[in-house]
Amino acid sequence: ASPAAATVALIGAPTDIGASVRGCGMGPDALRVAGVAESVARIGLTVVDRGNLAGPATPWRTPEGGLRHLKEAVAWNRSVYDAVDGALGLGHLPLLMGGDHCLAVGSISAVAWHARRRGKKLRVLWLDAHTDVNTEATSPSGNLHGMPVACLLGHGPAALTGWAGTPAALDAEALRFVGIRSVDAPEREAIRTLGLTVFDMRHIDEHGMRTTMTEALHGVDEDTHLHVSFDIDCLDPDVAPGAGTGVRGGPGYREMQLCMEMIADTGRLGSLDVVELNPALDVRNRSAEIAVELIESLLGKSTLARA
Ligand code: 6HN
Ligand code: MN
Ligand code: MN
Ligand code: MN
Repeated sequence: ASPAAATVALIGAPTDIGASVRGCGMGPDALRVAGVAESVARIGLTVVDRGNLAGPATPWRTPEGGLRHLKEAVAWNRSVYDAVDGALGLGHLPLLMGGDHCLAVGSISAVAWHARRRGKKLRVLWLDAHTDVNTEATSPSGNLHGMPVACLLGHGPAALTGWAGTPAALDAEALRFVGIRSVDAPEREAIRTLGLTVFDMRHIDEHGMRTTMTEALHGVDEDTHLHVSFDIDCLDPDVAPGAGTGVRGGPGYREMQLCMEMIADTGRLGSLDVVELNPALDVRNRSAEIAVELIESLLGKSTLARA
C-alpha cells in the first residue's frame, strides 16, 4: 500500500553530535549517492530534496554532567524540528536522513505535535539494536544517541524534553521496539517501570518477524499517524557494516524487508527517520544501498501486485 502522503520530503541532518563514533554525519549524502531520491520517485511518489540542514560542528568534548554536546545537540534538534514541522505542514512525508539517533527528539516531537493537533493517534516503531532509553543519570557513555526515547517520554535532560507542547511528547503505550539486543542494566529497569513494549531478538527468533510485526502494528487504523525511527544498527552488522554501534545477532536482509513490507501494508506511514548510517565504516556504500532498498519497501514497493 502507499504511504499516508504522496510527496516525500528528504531532509538531511549531517551530524554525529550525539554519537560515540565519528562518521554518521556523512549519512545523508551516502543515501543520496545510493539513489534515495530516484528510488522513491520510481515507486510513483513525488520527491522533494530539502538539502542538508546546517548546525554546529562536533567538538568531541568529554561529557559534562553525564551529557556530551548537549548545547550543540539542542541546536541540531531545533533545526530538525522546524524542517519536519514544515514538511508535515505541507502534507508531505518527512524522511529525516541522519545523522545520529539523538535527532529523533526533534523529528518525533514535531510529529507528535502534528498528530495531536489533527486528533490522530500516534504509533512509533523504534527499529534498533538498542532501546535508547538512557538518561544523563544512567548513560554509560554520555552520548545523546542513547537517550532520545527517554527525552521523548519526558525523562531526559530538560533542554531536550517537552518539545511537543506537553511534558512528554510520547506516551509509553505509543511505542513499539523491534530488533532489540543491547540493553544497559538501568535501561532494563526503565523498560519495566515505564511499561515499554519491546520485541527483542529472542521474541523475533521464537515467533518470527511476521507475528512480531502483526503484534507491533496491532491497533494501527485510519486514525493513526505511524512513524518509523529506523536505526541502521537494527540490521545484523554482517548485512550492514556501516553503523557505529553494531551488535551481532540482528535481523537479516529479508527479515528486515518483511518488517518494512508489513509496515507499508498498513498504508499509515506518515514520517520516517533513517539514522546512524556511518559511511566511514561502510563497504562500498553497501549499507546505504540496503537502507535505500528497505526505504523502498517501507514506501510500498512490492514484488507482486497485491490487493
Ligand atoms: N544508538 N546504550 C549505549 C549508550 O551509550 O547509551 C549505546 C547507544 C547506541 C545508540 O545506536 O542510536
Ligand atoms: Mn542503535
Ligand atoms: Mn508474542
Ligand atoms: Mn538508536
